[in-house]
Formats: sequence, C-alpha cells, structure tokens
Amino acid sequence: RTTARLWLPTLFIIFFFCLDFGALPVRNGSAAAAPITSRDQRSRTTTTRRSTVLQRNVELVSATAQGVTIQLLIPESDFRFNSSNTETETGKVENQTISFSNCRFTTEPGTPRLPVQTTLLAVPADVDFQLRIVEKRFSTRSAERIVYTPAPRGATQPQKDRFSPDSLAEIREDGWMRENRILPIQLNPVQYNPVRREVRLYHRLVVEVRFIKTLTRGVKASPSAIPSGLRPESAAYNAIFNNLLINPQNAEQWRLPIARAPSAPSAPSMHPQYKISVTESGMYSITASELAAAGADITAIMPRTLKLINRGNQVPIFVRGEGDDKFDPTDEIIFYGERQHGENSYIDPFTDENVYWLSWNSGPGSRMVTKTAFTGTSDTQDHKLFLTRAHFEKDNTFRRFRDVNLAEGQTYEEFGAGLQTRSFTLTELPALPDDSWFWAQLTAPASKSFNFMLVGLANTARPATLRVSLHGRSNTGHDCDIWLNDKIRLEEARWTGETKYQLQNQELSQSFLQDGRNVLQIMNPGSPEELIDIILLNWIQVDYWRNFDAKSDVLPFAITPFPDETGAVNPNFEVILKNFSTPDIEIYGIDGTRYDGMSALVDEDAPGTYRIIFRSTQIRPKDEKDPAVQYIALTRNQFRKPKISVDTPSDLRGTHNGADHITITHAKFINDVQPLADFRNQQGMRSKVVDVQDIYDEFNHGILNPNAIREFLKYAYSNWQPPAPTYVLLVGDTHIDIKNNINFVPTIRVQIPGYGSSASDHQFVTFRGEDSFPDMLIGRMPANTRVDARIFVERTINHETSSPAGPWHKRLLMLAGSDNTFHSQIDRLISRNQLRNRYETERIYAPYKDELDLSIDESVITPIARQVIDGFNNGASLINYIGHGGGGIWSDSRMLDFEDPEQNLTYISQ
Ligand SMILES: [Ca+2]
Ligand SMILES: [Ca+2]
Ligand SMILES: [Ca+2]
Ligand SMILES: [Ca+2]
Repeated sequence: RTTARLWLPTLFIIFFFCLDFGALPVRNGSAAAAPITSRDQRSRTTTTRRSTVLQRNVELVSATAQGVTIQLLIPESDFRFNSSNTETETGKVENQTISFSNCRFTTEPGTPRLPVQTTLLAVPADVDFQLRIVEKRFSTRSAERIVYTPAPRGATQPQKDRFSPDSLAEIREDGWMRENRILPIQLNPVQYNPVRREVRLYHRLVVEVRFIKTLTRGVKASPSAIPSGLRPESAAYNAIFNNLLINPQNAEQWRLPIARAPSAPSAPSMHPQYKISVTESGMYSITASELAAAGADITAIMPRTLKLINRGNQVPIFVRGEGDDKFDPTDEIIFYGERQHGENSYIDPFTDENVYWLSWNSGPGSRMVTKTAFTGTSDTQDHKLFLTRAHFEKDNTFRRFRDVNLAEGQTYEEFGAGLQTRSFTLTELPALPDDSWFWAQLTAPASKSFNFMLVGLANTARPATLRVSLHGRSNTGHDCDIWLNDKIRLEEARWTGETKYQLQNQELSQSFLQDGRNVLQIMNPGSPEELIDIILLNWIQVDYWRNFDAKSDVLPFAITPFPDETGAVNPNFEVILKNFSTPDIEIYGIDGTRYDGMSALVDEDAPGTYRIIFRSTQIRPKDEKDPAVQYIALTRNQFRKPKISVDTPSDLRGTHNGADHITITHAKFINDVQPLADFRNQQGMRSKVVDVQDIYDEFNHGILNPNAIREFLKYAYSNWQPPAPTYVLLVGDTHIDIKNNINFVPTIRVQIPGYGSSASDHQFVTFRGEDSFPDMLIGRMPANTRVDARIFVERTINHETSSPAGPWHKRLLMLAGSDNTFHSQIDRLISRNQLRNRYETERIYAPYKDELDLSIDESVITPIARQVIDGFNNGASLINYIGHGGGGIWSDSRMLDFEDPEQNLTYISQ
C-alpha cells in the first residue's frame, strides 16, 4: 500500500533532524584507547543486516551477553581534505578540513575540528560499560593546518606533540527509547598532531563495548527471563530501531517489560460531579438553587453526603440547612477557597482558576468543626492590630533570559552564530526561571510609578517590611532609585546582569505608608558607561500592621503572637472586629473551623456600624514568619460566588484502553479530527481522540497545566493495553500568553541556554529515562479554527491515499533569508548532513539587502517569491526556511507574503 511506504520516509526524516548525535554529552571518564588484543574467541557471533543509511561506515562484528563489538571501515579514498582560506592580520591562511561521508565533527572549543562517527547500540538494562580498542589500522599523512573550533574569548591552548583526540572511541550518555536502553558510541577515526603537522587516518577500527554487571541499577528481573511476548514493541519503533541501531536484533532481546503503575486506577465516579472554580482566596457560598441552575437535581441530594475535593484532598465544608436531611433551595455550601498559585510563582502562568470538585451520595462528607467562642472575661490577651501581607503583581509581559540557572562551567555557543552543536544537551537543560512574567519594563532613562492599595493601615510605631522584586533585562550593570510615596528613598538597588534583585526594607516606619493608595516610583537613570540598561519590575510586597476594621464587610485577619517579657505567648486572645454594616457577622478559620456563640452589637463609637467581640484560642500559624490570613469575618451577603459547571466524565485511566495513535485536541475540534482517527483505524492502528479537558480532569485535578499531558502520555504508555501508544498528534494552537490568547492545546516550555524559555512539544514524550530520546512520536497541527482543522485532516488523508509518488518525494526546498549568515547556515545544513547524497536539494536564497529592488509594488510578487512558489508548486517533501519573518511574511526581502499562497499555489492540496 502506498500509505505504508509513505510512513517510513517521514519517520526517517523526523529522526534524522531530531537526533543530533554530535550533541550527546561525554560520560564521566571517557574510555581511553586500550592496547590491541586479539578478538575474544569465545564470543558467539550474531549476524545482522546492517543499518541502512545513518551508520553506513559502521558494522556489527558480534553481539553477546558479554558485549558488542563493532567495526568502523572507511576506505582510504573516502577521507577528503578540503582547503579554505581565512583572512588574518598577517594575510591569507589556508585551512584544511578533513571529512568522510556521513561524518560529524568534534566541537570542543579550542581543539582541532575533526570528523567523528557516532553510532547507536542497543544495550542491556543492567550493565555498565567499558570500551576496548580491539584492532586499529591507520595511515599517516601530513596536514599543514587543520581548522580549529574557536575557543571562548580568544583563549588558545599550547600545542603539544601528541595526537588528539586521545581516545579513538568514547562512550556517550545512555538513554531510553521506551523500554530499550540505547548507548551512543562516538568513534574518532582521525587524530591530529599539531606539532608534527600530521594526521592519522584510521580506515579500520574495531571496538568492543564490554558489559559489566552492576547491582545498583535496580532492575528486578533479568530481561532475558521474560518471554518476549510480554515485551511487545510497536511496528513503527521496530522500524526505527532497524534504521537507527547497529544491533537491532538485541533491542528485543534486552528490552524490559513496561513497569505498570503500582496502584489500580480508581473507577470513574458514577455520581455526577460539579467543578467549582475560584480565582481569589476567600469564603465562598453555593446555594442549592445555584447548583440546580447549573443542572443538578437537588431533590436527589442527601446533604450530609456533599463532598468537596481539591487536588485530591477533601476540603471541610459547612452546609447550612443540612440538619433536616433535605437539600432545600436556600440551603448553602460554605467553604474556604484558595486562589491558584504557580509552582514557583505567586501567579500561575497557565491559569488563574483553582478547581474544587463537588459530589454527593457516596458516604458522608468532611465538615467544618464548629467551635464556640469564649464568653466572659477569661484569661485572654487583647489584640489591637495584626501583621498582614499584601502582594501586588501583574503578569503583563513575558521575557526570556539566556543565562539563568546555568550549571557551574556550563557554556553554550551564542545563539544565532550558526548551526554549530552547542555544548549542552536536552538531558542537561537548565531549570526554567521561576517567573517569566513581569509587571513593567524600564529602559533607561526611565521613571515609572506603580500604585498599590493598603487597607486598614494601623497607626503604630511597629515597623513594616517592603519588598520589591526586580529583574535585570540587559546583561549590564543596573542602578536604580526607588521612592515610596514621594516621602522616602528606599535603598539604592544595584546589581548586574539578567538576574533577580530583591529589595527588602525591613525596618520601614509605617508612617511612610498610607491607608489606601500608595505609590512606588522606580527610576532607572542608566549610566554613561552602558549603552543600554533595562530592568523589569516583577512584584511589590508589603508586610504591615493592620487594625481589625472590616472593609466592605469582609475582614481577613490573623492573630500575631505577642510574647510577654518572659517570651511566653498567651494563645487565648480577644479582638474586637469592627466596621460591619449589618449584624449578621460570621467568623471562619481557614483551617476548617466555624465559630459561633457570638453576637454583634451596634458600635457606639461609629454609629451605623456593628462590631463583634471574638475570644478564642489561636490557630497555630503555619510559619511564624509568614503573616498569612488565619480567619475571615464577613457578613452573610459577602460570600464570594464560584463558577459552577457540570463535569463530563472520562475514563483515560481505565487500563482497558489501548491505542497506537492518540489525537489530543480541544472540544472545539473533536468532530473535525474524527475522520483522521477513523482513517488511522482503517490503516490497522488503534486510534483514539482525547479531549485535553479530560486530561486536565484526570491528570491534574481539573486544573489547566501542560504537564498533565505529559503525565497522561506517561500513564497511557505504562498502563494501557500493549503495545504502548506510538504516535501523538496535537490539534490546536497555543500562545505564550495562554490566558489572554488562543490556547487549545498548550505546550511545555524549556530553558534553552543562549536563548531562554522556549516552547517544546518534544518534552511531552520524553517520560522514559532522563534523556531526550523520544518515547513516542509527536507532532502538532496548530489549528486556530475548525476550518483549519478540517482542511488539515482532509489533506492528510488525501496525501496518504492519492498523492502521486514522484520526484517530489526526494526534493528538499532549502530557503534562506536575505542575510549572509542565513545563506551559509543553509549551506552548512546541507553539507554537514550530506543531504545531497540522498536528496535533491533546491536552494532558494533571498538576495542581500543591498541588492533588493525596493521599487517592487506591494501587490506584486517579487522574483524571489516567484521562485519559492514555483518550488512549492513543483512539489517537495520538506521545506526548510532560515531567516527573518513574522506572522505574515518570510524575510524582509518579501520572500513570501501572507497573501501570495492564496493566489498562486497550485499544489497545496498535496
Ligand atoms: Ca434543609
Ligand atoms: Ca510575575
Ligand atoms: Ca471531565
Ligand atoms: Ca526517553
């Protein structure tokens, strides 16, 4: 069938571009060349067919339980010497580059740039490795001047009379592709001696990778003891292994069985569940009639069974009116709802909604504890004020930081300098910054004012604490002045680089603060030494002393312990809560307590308001230093109202599920992608369409977060019916600003050294092992509309059923924008990957800027755009563009405008 033939080239291309073996890190203590010994005669030789394309020069000699022996054969005529001239201060210098077919190059700064061959081995799960050079044959040639990889900041190493690299073979970081352990080996068949000006060219290199049993890896059963029927692998991965591995037959032999999740999945609830979403912390109320309005049959609810769950834990609630065992329309559910916060930031970058799950009729639910406040004047301490925290933050702008969280000595090549392999790998990516969203940016010279409101500021001599979180945006020195309310200059903020700076003024007299509106002014004057100086404001935080006056009939408060002279604290307190407009005041402890036994009185000092005396024993603060809210007092009409919606049940955790192809999409596109799922079923794949909301519900308690998708895929991989799913298709677009822009299916962000936070769908499928080898094959159709989705589905099916095979299958369009760098990047991409050996590469380069004909009318297609469109129309299996662009254009030379395709592309349906 045509379709079967089309899958393989597609997969191959994916792997070809994804797995840059040259970027794999060297393990600690790389193996040095061992003395030549004769081959181990006891080893049973296994025959295999050679991997087809990637490892043309390497072949398997033998593979046993003791080790694998491979040999690299490079005919002497295959070594090529290319000369290039570089201009130096003393004139032209001729440099030589040595290469052989399919080689990659060493990239270590300050060392000769020499060709290497990387190969991938299937290896057992429970062994360590030792390399031994079994045999080597080389010839020596003179080489005048070999190209060096530039060293950072002009550092040059003294040239020594020895051949380098020292070792002819190196073990690289191993990883897992599903249950198959993969070991990359780098062979270095060219060594250079800069003093003698000689190279050694190894045309034959036999290397043994010896397996050393370890007991530390925690593998329970020897894989060979498990029948291979229990280790099924998908046909697609078997095809990949055949192409990728030098010893694919061992992959099956050494494959582990999938470790299933230890606990049985919980059956989906048979009872209706409602999602209760909150965005602010506070006391919430849901009346029975509100629940009925959201669709619930309240007559069937036994109120004592009402149950509220957040992040898997029950939240104690108070159900007013449950005593009669009837859930009457005015009965109400009361709970303390907490705002959603980020994993490492005050604001969650993905969602503001925290989700609580309301269910009933399956056993009694957890209830708040009712405590009776003390009456009379028992031994209590009077409190007139308390310490509270106000946090002010706005996530207005997203920023990337190139250098954050780099490990000691971790370096990278400047982004944009080329396609050189950078000296980091996906396995070693630094952590993302805790927060990438900022309130405002100040580009020197700049001065901006930020307002914040403080409520109930007490008149006291006790000091407040003010914190201001700033961040450098330019990699320069920063020096700014911060003023509070035009009254006081806070300490001068001085720091360097793209780093956080937190100003903390702990002894701030509260007299500098104002009840109500306050103004923080930040001045970034810049310095004459720096061309540019940019800083960012993240947040402002104030710990201040507050009185017990309610604002708009709500008073969140804490009891701040006041030790006496001996250091002892009386846990029993008395406070007078004031400034309520009605007497129906209720008091709750946020730990799940409600207080009764008190009644409000008219406040004679402030006519028209009510006050209430509250005597109790203090709730122990979670953290002495965190002035968190412990109680909330409010009147009956001041409860917050959550968003209520009925849940649609799903069964993604059911282990009866099984799929080869999973489409993850938004409800909006569910019907549009179904024909593609049906098509995959017809092809013999088990295909499943999943609503991303079901993933949040089952894998993140209903809270939107991209990691839920990764958790789901990991779960399906381990627990669904084998073989584990192979393909993942995401349908739907997303955006950096996920809250204010389109987000159908989110992406994961990773920290790329030299660039910063970057989108990476690939991270969804790297759940097996601590490596970047993909454990499923993922792609995305970034549909914005249903029409987008339908066109995509239609064309995909069309392509696979009726697309004519032809020369276009072997054609690659390689496009570069109007800049010398882009031109040479494409050149290098082609030459480095030897694309010409396998493909017909058509290069279309935009003219340099100074050659641009600016007179061409906007409505007319430029000559270069004509070439691009012709390229599309002639057909190609892959189109690669490097250059500037935007939402509607490729390159400033108008290589392709947004409108061009509509009028001119004739081959688009293919
Ligand atoms: Ca009732
Ligand atoms: Ca922020
Ligand atoms: Ca659901
Ligand atoms: Ca992996």
